[in-house]
Amino acid sequence: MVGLSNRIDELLTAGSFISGQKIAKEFGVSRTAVFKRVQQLRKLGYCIEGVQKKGYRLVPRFDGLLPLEIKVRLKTKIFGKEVITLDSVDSTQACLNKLAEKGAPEGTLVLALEQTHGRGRMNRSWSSPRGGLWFSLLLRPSIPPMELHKLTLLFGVAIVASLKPFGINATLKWPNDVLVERRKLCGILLEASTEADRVGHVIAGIGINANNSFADLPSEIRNSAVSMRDILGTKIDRAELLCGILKYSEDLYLEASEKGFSKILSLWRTSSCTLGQRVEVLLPDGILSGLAVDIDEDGYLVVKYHGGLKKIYSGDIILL
Ligand code: BT5
Repeated sequence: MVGLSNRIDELLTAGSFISGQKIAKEFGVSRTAVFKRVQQLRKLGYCIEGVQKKGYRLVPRFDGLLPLEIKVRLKTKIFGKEVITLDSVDSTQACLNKLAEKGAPEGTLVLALEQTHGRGRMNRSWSSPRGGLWFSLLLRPSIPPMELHKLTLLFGVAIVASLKPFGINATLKWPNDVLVERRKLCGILLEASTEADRVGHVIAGIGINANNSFADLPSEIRNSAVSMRDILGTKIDRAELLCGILKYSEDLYLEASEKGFSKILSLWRTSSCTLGQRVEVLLPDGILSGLAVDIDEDGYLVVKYHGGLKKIYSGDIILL
């Protein structure tokens, strides 16, 4: 029955009307069985149009984030082919990690309307109230562990490009922030399982303040955060944004796995608000002040300071 439901769902999400009779005939089931599935989907919250002599069609609701509403709009080959939408979860990273360990395929996506323990890097927390776009994507890349951090740059580039059609000009702060006028709109978290010198799986976590407002965030980060709604003064269709990010990032990912990361690095440089800026770098042995001059071919930040050039491999920087 699950297999049958999936196949019916696929036909309903094809975009055009499909007659109940045709579906029934194709799968050798009764029209009542098809109608039952349509009713089940409606109960789950889907809007399914039924028009006499034409048949059924799934119509994605504005800002609807149910799996089939996302799939209807998706133009990817791998990313988001399997979507799990949760109402509330501790962290989509933790949830997807469990699925990855059970062998979930590359491109599996877990999205939550709210996270109760969203996480950032280095055990920091990520505030994830309703209205935001919080999701994790499973990758099984064939790149050496040393190149993994470049995937963060890849998603940064894809997110900036996907925000443009919404009229938002965002910039990239090394290594993982997407900013608008120096306030954080989005954070990217890459978590990988590595064995010896090979990468097992990677979970790319992306958190975007979309339809929430900076005012919904804890007071200590309110002044450094911003949302799309704050900027545009209106709510956006998160499914459209998500599908844009998935398409851009998949294209870059496929290109990188064939030709390497050069193009991504140069796109990153173009969208950066880091390069050419005076920065402070928090190092284990103190603070380094200097000028961010480049990211090199390995994706590391190059800072010019009074002692020469220093490569920064990871950590945090402050834009002065
Ligand atoms: C990040 O860490 O920026 C990575 C954020 C990744 C979140 C996604 S949501 C889906 C997936 N599931 C998860 O559990 N996580 C991922 P980092 O660079 O360490 O920045 C964390 C810092 O950003 C915090 O210490 C706060 O200062 C700030 N912050 C927390 N929530 C924020 C928000 N909603 N908007 C802007 N800034 C925030």
